[in-house]
Amino acid sequence: MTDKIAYTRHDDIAVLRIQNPPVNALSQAVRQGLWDAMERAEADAGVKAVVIVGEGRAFIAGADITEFGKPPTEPYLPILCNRIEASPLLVVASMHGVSLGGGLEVALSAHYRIAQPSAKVGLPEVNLGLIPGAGATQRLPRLTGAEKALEMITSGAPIKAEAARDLGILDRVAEGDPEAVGLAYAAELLADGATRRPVSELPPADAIDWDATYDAVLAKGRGQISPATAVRAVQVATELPFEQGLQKERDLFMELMQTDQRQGMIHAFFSERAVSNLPELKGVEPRSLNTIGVIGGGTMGAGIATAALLAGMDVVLIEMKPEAARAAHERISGNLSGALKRGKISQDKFDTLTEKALTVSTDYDSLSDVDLVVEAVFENMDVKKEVFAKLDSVCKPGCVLATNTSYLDVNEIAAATSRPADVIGLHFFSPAHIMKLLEVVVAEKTAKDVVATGFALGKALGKISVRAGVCDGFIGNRILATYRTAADHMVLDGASPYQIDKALVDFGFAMGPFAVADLAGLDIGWMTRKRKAPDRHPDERVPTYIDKLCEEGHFGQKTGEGYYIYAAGKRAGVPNPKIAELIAAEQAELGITPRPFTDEDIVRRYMCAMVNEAAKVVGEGIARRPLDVDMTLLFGYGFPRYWGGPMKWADIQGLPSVLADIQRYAQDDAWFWQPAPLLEDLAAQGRTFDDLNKDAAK
Ligand code: 3H9
Repeated sequence: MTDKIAYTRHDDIAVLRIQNPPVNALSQAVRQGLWDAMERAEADAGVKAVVIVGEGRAFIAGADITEFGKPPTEPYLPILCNRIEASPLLVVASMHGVSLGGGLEVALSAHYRIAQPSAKVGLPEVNLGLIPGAGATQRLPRLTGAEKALEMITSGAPIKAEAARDLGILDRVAEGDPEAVGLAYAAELLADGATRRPVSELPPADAIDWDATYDAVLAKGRGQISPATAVRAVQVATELPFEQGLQKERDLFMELMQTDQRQGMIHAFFSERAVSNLPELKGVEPRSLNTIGVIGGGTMGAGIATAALLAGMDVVLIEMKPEAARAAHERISGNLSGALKRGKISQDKFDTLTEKALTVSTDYDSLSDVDLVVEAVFENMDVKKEVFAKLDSVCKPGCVLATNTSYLDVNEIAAATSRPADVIGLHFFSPAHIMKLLEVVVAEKTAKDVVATGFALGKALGKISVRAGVCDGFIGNRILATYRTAADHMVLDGASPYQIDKALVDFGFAMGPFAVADLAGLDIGWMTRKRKAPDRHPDERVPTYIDKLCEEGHFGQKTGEGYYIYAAGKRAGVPNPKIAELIAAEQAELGITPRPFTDEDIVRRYMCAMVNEAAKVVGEGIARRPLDVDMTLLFGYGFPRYWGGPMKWADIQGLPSVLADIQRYAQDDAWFWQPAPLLEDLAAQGRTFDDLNKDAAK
């Protein structure tokens, strides 16, 4: 027996304790250990029942994800589950913390299940591009019915113990030490003369409208295939005998294991955890973060304040005038009442946050005691410098001075203070209390513990924090500017904005670039084009047709007209007929004969532009690792999670083929399509972006 399972005997009951920190993942050694321990219990004279428990913070978090993609090793989990279920002994699972994926599947193979009130159970395999592969698609519907089983499997969301008991997944919920609770339950079952109760022997669930369910799940997944595949797996549970159903589940699981989506989603899982884990910050203590200052109470400032309040911090918000201060207070209260309505906070909490934890003031001196201040004022260097000079004079020594700028030079802002080591960029995404991404922008002189404090703030606010260096647009907006430009070029050359939006939504983006532009406000791009005009390279192609719409005062959703026309109160628009006219006029002026683009062509150009700029961002050290870019795009720009991020997408395509396409596009526009040196190097060496992630982890 491996040391992953501790075997103890308590009268006629054997306890199998899984010890595989941190979360008892079902590695080969755990599976082997459980197998051997079952054999031992069955051979142990007088043992009548087995209790399976987990050590540490969880029962079992599932299969060991690090083993995926490698050749499977025996004993396979489905066989182990069958072996547990077939045991002549009475098998009880006593669960605490999470029981996820294969963890719940082990529990479903037990004959009885008891859990702590705080326990959660779930089947999150779809989030890894998979379906449950050790019997859950066959056993769960026998307990809950097909519809409820599908809800759990296709959403991947865990449910609480009491809900699981109500669905028939758990037999009992009881508080106490999991081993003691499990032992008492097993003893009670034995005393009552309870018999083995294999779930596989229960009658199959009733059928539902499978095709309609499949279509609905496929549409909801926006191109993600695993949830829809789960529908077919559950369908067979109602149509075939258990053994055959299990085989079908296995076949579907193995098919998904070979997909790009599985690779992308597992890359996302590990990158999400690695992204805030910076070797340079090991052992560096962050500064304290009890009270946060926010300068500016517009949408961004109010969102940042809301996020900090929800994380339990006191907030001092500064506005210029009393009316603006009142409006900021209302904006924050509005955000918090959203949290109140969704049941995230109680009325009491709402009152405390709005009345005690939040101070809104027009006096910078109110910031004298804050630990960190985030400036969220107008994007103008002179205004920012003025604000930072004031902060320098009022904030206590050691206070972290952060700017929320989305593209301005943080070094220049830092130089406006006498303490550049305390200055950092914290680039939030709007609405800041909802969007998950935080770019932590490290300037030349930023002190290490200030960087650590930026990451600590991100963690406290529940954000995915990414380290970025200083350049125009940092990681995300710099790459966005490039792939947006690629889309603009395609429009000039003949693709319609609507075809482009649709092709990219079909690829998996939450929205296409032109719908996003309407949402963000067309005035932002207009201002950026004006700002960049003086330094523009003569070979740069910049469409100006949309500026004409801006000149007429149409800025997208907020004015009701942009690329699309929006009826009052509607978020989705219909194509604006003026756009085609404006494009045609510009094409005529430039002597361009429009040509057709296939959807595939559109996606490829857009993605190649994104990857090429991203490779420059990594090559220049603005992002330290390709995974930093991947997480930025995933959490800030609606990039489809199942591709893992643009760098992972490029790895999956093969870097030589991505480079070859960039070189081909460069024949028409050499200035825009200059290949990134890093991409050329990696392609020449036969290496991938993920190799760089691995190098960085060493
Ligand atoms: C499955 O079960 C398939 C079966 O149906 C069929 C098979 C045939 N494996 O997230 P944390 C690591 S698919 C390996 O920071 P938390 C994680 O990487 C699986 N490692 O903590 C991290 O490592 P590090 C279905 C795992 O408290 C450390 O544990 N299960 C696994 O915020 C701590 O994790 C899932 O999809 C794993 N399964 O959250 C569950 N799980 O410290 C995935 C975690 O080196 N896991 N690690 O960075 C989770 O959702 C969360 O990790 C969990 C803990 C809720 C468990």
